[in-house]
Amino acid sequence: MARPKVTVVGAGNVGATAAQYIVERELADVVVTDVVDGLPQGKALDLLEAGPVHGYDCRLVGANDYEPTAGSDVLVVTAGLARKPGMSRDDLLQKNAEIVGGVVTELVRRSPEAILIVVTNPLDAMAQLAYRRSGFPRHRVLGMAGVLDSARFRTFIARELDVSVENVSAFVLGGHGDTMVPLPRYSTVAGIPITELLPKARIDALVQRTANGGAEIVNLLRTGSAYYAPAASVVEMVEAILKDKRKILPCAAYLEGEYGIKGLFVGVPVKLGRRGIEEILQITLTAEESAALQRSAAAVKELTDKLGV
Ligand code: TXD
Repeated sequence: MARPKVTVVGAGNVGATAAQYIVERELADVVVTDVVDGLPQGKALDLLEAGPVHGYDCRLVGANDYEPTAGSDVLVVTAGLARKPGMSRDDLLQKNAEIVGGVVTELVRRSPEAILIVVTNPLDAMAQLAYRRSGFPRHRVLGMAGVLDSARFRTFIARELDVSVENVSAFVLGGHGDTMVPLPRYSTVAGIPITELLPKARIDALVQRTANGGAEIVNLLRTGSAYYAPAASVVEMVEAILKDKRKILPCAAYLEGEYGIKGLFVGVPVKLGRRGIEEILQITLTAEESAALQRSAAAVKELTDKLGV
């Protein structure tokens, strides 16, 4: 049986690191594309040459055109500009919309059955643009944000309690970043809600740090933004799809009435498998949580309205 094929558009920090994690786990052959001449070719060849040392046989190809992407099972879009210090996600909106729109048109023409994962910021709006542009059914278009936000939240919870990250699961809803809605009562350590283990003030501080997680890294790096944890998060989604794991992960998905939201990409728990979104899980929210989710959706809608998507 042929190895699955994943295309990663954008050979920058997130794209190249995602390609690395995919081949290190032997999940798929990878095509990396970018507009910069030589960049995707160089990184793909370099990663291919790490194969003998790591022991992977996956093929890697870099290209500036889309022909090699044909017949991909999963398409990951990281192309765009990264956030610079002091630059809001919204500043990126118009520029990245042009890039993502163009990329998606090229990709879907050659891989009409693929599952599309959008990474480019502002995430939820770019996912919506990609969904409209692709013409794909909604179960085949996802945005990556919640896995990253919850990985950050899990990290901070584990450090706070000095327990293994493997014991910690976290639940986040809503848009990426500032309007993210973490749900502490569904965030657990070995099954115990963190509300039983930490005082409210500490939980609030961890939530705040999580919502600010992207900016915290940007401020440290000064040039560029986070990519190890984002790439790892993308690859968890890719793996869930290719291995048909039916893993419940928080992803940006197009809602058609779920959580009282219609016609918008918002982060919700989804069951991810070979068809893409197998199911959107709905849980009962408190009035406060529900209000926070509606605020988050309104922030996404502001951007999608600006883009007219
Ligand atoms: O949680 C999340 N969703 C995110 C999102 C977490 C981290 C990064 N997030 C966003 O992903 C970030 O704000 C950016 O919008 C993207 C990519 O971040 P990355 O850190 O990888 O940016 P780089 O290193 O600048 O890489 C972007 C690459 C770069 O090599 C460009 O030349 C390329 O994208 N690029 C293109 N490739 C193909 N086609 C076109 N049109 C194109 N334009 C730029």
